[in-house]
Amino acid sequence: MSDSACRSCGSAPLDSFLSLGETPLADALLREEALSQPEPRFPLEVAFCSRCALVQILEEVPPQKLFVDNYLYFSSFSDELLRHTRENAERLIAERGLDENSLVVEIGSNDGYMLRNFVERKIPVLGIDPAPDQAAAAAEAGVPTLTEFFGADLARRLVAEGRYADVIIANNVMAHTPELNSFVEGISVLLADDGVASIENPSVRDLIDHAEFDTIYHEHFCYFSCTAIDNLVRRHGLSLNAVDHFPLHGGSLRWTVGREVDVQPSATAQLASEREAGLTELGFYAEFGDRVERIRDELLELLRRLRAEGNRIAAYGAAAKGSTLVNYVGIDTDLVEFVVDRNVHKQGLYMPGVHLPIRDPAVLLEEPVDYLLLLAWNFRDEIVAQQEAYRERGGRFIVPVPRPEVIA
Ligand code: DWN
Repeated sequence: MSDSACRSCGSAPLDSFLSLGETPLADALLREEALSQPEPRFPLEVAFCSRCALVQILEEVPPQKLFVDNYLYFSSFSDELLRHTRENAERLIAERGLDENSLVVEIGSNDGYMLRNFVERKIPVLGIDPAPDQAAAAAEAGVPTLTEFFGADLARRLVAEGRYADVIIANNVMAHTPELNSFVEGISVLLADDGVASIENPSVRDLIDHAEFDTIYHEHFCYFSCTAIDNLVRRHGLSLNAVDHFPLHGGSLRWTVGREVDVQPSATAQLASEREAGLTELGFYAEFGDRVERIRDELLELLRRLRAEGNRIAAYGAAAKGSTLVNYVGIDTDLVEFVVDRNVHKQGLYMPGVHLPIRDPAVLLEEPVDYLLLLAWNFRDEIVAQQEAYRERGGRFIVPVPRPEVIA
C-alpha cells in the first residue's frame, strides 16, 4: 500500500505491485568527465489505483529535470515511427477535412516529426514542447513551437488569443506529465467544439502481457489502459469515442477523444475486454514482479554464459528503456562492452548508472562482436534488417523481453 494519491482520481491508498529499485534517470546520459561524479537515483515503484484503474509510479521527478536539462530524445531517428506518424497525419487530414483554415496542435511535438506532415499540406500547425533543442529542430522543419509544458493555463492563454484546435495530437506525451488532470483539462479547453484529440500511448496491457518492464522509468508517470483513460477524460467533459491498437513501442493504443459523445464499437469492445481480462483489478498486476525477477535472472545467466564461452557482446539502442534494463539487471562493461545508437546526440556519451559507452553503429563493421543485446527491441524488425552485414558475418541478437531469446 502507498499513501500517495492517484494522479487521475486523487484516491488513496494505491496498491504498489512492482519495485525496480533506485535507478538513475533513464535519459540522463553522461559525458566522460561526469563519470566519476555521483549520479542521482530515485525509487522506481509502480502502483495501481483500484478506483480508476490507473497504473502509475509513485516517485515524482521534476519534469524540468527530465525533459529540459539536456534531453536527448529525437523522434526522427526511427523510420518505422516516421512511417506510422505520416499514416496517422494523412488519416486525420482526410477524416477531418483539414485545410488552410484549420489548426492542428501537437503536445510533445519534439523535432516536428509529426507536424511537418501537415506543414507540407499547408495546414496551420502549432507545436508545444519544453525541450529547447527539439523545438529548435522543429522550427527548422517549419513547425512553429512553443517551448513550454502543456496544461490548462497554456490552453486558456491560447484560446484567449482566439486559437482553438480542430485536432490536438498527443502521442507518447500524456504519460509524461505529473499534472494529468491539468493536461486533460487543457485539451478540453483548447479543443474546438467539433474538434478531436488523437492520443497515443503504450498499452499497460501489452506491458504486462509481454513483460515490457523496461518501459517503466521516471519519464513515464502513468501507464494507461482504456478504462483509466475513459475515467480520466469523462472528468473533463470529454468522451472516449474510438480506440485503435497497433504494435508500435511494444503495443500502443490510440484513443480518439471529443466533446461530442460518439462512442464507437472499438471503444466499447476494448473496455469490455479489459474488464473481462481483469485490468480493472489488482490481481492482473500482482504477479508481475515475480515474472520480472525471473527475466532478470535468466538474462544475467545468459550473458554470463556467453561471456564465459569467450563471446564479445555489445548492445543496440541507447534507449531510455535500455537504461532501466541495464541498471535493473546489472549489466555493466564486464558483460556488454558498448552500446551503438544512430542518434548522433547520444554518441560519445555513456548510459547512466552502468556507464556503457555509446558509439556509432558503423563500429559494428570493424568490431568482431558476436552478440548484440537489443535494448531497442521495439524496433527489432527495422534494426535487424538494417544490420544485414553484421548478421551475414554470423552476428546474432539477444532480445531481452518477453523472455531472453537469441535470434540470428
Ligand atoms: O516515451 C518515450 C518513447 C516513445 O521514446 C520517451 N519518453 C523516450 C523514448 O523512449 P526510448 O528512448 O526507449 O525510445 P526509442 O525510440 O525506443 O529508443 C530507440 C533508440 O534506438 C533511440 O536512441 C534511437 C535508436 N535507434 C537506432 O540507433 N537505430 C533506433 C532505430 C530505429 C535505429 O535503427
